[in-house]
Amino acid sequence: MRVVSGIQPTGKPHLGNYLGAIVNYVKLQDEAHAAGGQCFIFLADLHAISMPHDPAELSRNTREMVATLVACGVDPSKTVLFNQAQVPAHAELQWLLNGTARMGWLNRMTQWKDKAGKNREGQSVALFTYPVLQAADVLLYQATHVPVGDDQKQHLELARDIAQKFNNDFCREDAPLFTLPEPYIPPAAARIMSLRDGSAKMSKSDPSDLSRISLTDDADTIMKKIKKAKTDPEPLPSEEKGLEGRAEALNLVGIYGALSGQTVAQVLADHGGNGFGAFKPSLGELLVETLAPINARFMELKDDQEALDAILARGAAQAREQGLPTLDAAYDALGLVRR
Ligand code: AQP
Repeated sequence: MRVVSGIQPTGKPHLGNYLGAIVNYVKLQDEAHAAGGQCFIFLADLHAISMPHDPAELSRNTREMVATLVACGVDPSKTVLFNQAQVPAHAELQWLLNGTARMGWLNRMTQWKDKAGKNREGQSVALFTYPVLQAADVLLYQATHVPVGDDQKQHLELARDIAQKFNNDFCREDAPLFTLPEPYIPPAAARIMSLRDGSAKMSKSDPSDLSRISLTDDADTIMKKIKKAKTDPEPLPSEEKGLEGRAEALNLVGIYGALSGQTVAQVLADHGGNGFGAFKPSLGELLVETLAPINARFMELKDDQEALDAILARGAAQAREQGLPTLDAAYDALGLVRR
């Protein structure tokens, strides 16, 4: 069991990152550890430069992201925790895979279409090719399980296509180089939506801070954001069918269910008939209860720059060593002479 996943240090991680991905990093880290497998979680700082960014902010966010992940339960003694920029093999393998990936495949990526919008010509080359870097990120460590939110499913399918084509084109049938990775997507909460717009996913880069719950928000901020969350005037229905066409209501009920370990049907069985005036405070309290210990631990860790840098340095050394055999084998398979 080899668990590999990454998160961009592009801002403060939010509830969507937590429920869609980080909770599963911790779950799979523990499963892998118990089964004698391995877990690699990286900060995708190389991905972060695909969009306009402020260099000082990127390095600050990178350290804050380490503190947040550790506060959420990612344990550097069980997980190889590092940032891509300290492991050049990620960028090297991406270049090797660029020969296998196809323009048509990348053109079909919905994240590219969404993020580029109408201005494709004005986007960075990195924004177009970063799904190939994502493929390199997981294939380098022969990932078997990749915990991600629903929005990354298509990129993981691309990683499988690239791996399959590379294996077919350059490896003997009985000795494929790359393991085909499987996505590990949570059954509930795979896509948490913005608190201001039930049709847009909760995102670090949304200009409105009211659109997301950050994992480091304090209790007052959480209660305020939930109170201001967009809803409709109807009370909650007693059955799931009654949430059809009510994206904002469905999102809040889904968040409640993911936090309390209940299905949407169970949440509605308890809260059906209540208006949002009653439901929102219950949801706010549940969020505060879940996030308060994370927030407290984050506050303890965030200013100890030396300790955070040491975690990244140790993780990077392990990652460089673990990725080397696959990188070497990829160079060899392509006939590149290096010695
Ligand atoms: N809203 C979401 N619901 C469920 N899962 C989500 N993830 C992100 N948003 C949601 C999952 O979190 C992991 C890390 O994501 P990322 O930071 O690397 O990139 P992203 O998907 O682009 O996240 P953001 O917040 O939208 O970042 P920006 O605004 O910088 O682009 C991934 O597993 C992702 O699926």
